[in-house]
Amino acid sequence: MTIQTSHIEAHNDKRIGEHRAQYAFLEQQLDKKGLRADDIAERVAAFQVAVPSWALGAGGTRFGRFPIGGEPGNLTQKLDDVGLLHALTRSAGAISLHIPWDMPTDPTATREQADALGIRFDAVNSNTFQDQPGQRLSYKFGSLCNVTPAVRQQAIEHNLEVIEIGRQLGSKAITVWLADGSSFPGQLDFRRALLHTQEALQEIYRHLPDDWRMFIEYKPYEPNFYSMVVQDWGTSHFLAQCCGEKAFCLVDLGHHLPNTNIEQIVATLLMLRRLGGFHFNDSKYGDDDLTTGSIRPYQLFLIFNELVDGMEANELAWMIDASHNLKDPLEDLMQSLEAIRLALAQALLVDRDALREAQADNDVARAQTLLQDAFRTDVRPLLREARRRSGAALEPLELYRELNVRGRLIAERGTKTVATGL
Ligand code: PSV
Ligand code: MN
Repeated sequence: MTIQTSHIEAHNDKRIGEHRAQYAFLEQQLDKKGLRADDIAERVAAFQVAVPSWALGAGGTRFGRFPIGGEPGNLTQKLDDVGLLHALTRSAGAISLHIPWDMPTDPTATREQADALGIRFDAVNSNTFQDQPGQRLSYKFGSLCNVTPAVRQQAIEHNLEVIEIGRQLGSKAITVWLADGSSFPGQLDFRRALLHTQEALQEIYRHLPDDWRMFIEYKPYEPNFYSMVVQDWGTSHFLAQCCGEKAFCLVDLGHHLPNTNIEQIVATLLMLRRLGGFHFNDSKYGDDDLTTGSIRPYQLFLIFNELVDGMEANELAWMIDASHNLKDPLEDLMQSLEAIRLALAQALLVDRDALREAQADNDVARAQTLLQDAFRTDVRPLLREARRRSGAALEPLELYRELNVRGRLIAERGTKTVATGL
């Protein structure tokens, strides 16, 4: 299944009149505030987010998994699915691979396929949180933190292999997320575990190609419940500093305890020049991996409000990390892509000079109003305009349904295929 330019044109032709009227109205409103809608639309159009290769099929919980049909059964089909998303939205121009879930059998062919679809390879992810068939030593009691040197060495070598695979595909970064930790007091020597992790990450870092970056992802709990070795941004920052200037912290929005002020963490990491990238998702309780912006869109806006100040100076990797248990993954991903761009567009509306003035005057009510004015502006016409300019559908989700994409994928691939991932 491919999306043809004619599909997009026919879809857009039907909606263009209404879109132009809505965009003109917003243009006037923004003009009064000294903002040029076209400039914002351009910035939004340029903003691309990587799709995780592990989130293109139905995810599951420990209580069950409900297949959706037409799931991509291999990497080629996964790339095709990202190609569909990108053709519809022109906002998903990258894929993030998880190894070995998505081990390319022919990297040259994989690269050529991605090139043809206009997709580049974002950070590659290593996996030392599961044992693979035929694996010599187990990660049951940790990988880089393990008490047994041979296990640590095996995990280091896996990361080096992932870098090599990424190099062949044109990736420029590796994300290391460690499930290492303990579930019971006394199980782990905290200091030794952290030291082992530090030394192992330094060893991986030593093999990082010059033009690569390493992202260290933190998480407060799960799968270990008493302690995680890389539990928070401070530990991630410490480890990044120990490695060197190509190592950065990765913020997964779901990896915080309830009510954590994530936007403040973002601002701090930007200030320290150690923010490397994001895993976007949303949550009510923890690492729920829900659609970005579905539960707390205001928080997402506040995060972007911090980001727009430092985005240009810091090269950041934007990725989604979600799990789709109820909705069609492609529809869900389109909703996430939309939510991310909405938050960006709203953040670009904030009158930053006025905000600084209000802060200098300790004018709390004015500062809040400035933020909320931007957040409450309906910027959807800006996103449509960004899509129109880049050749995407004005309403990607509607076109997806009009074309019965899922039905066609089921016809092509069947109902029984299972995508790799969690
Ligand atoms: C862990 O919860 C995580 O957020 C890491 O990024 C993993 O690589 C990914 O999820 C796996 O689904
Ligand atoms: Mn993540």
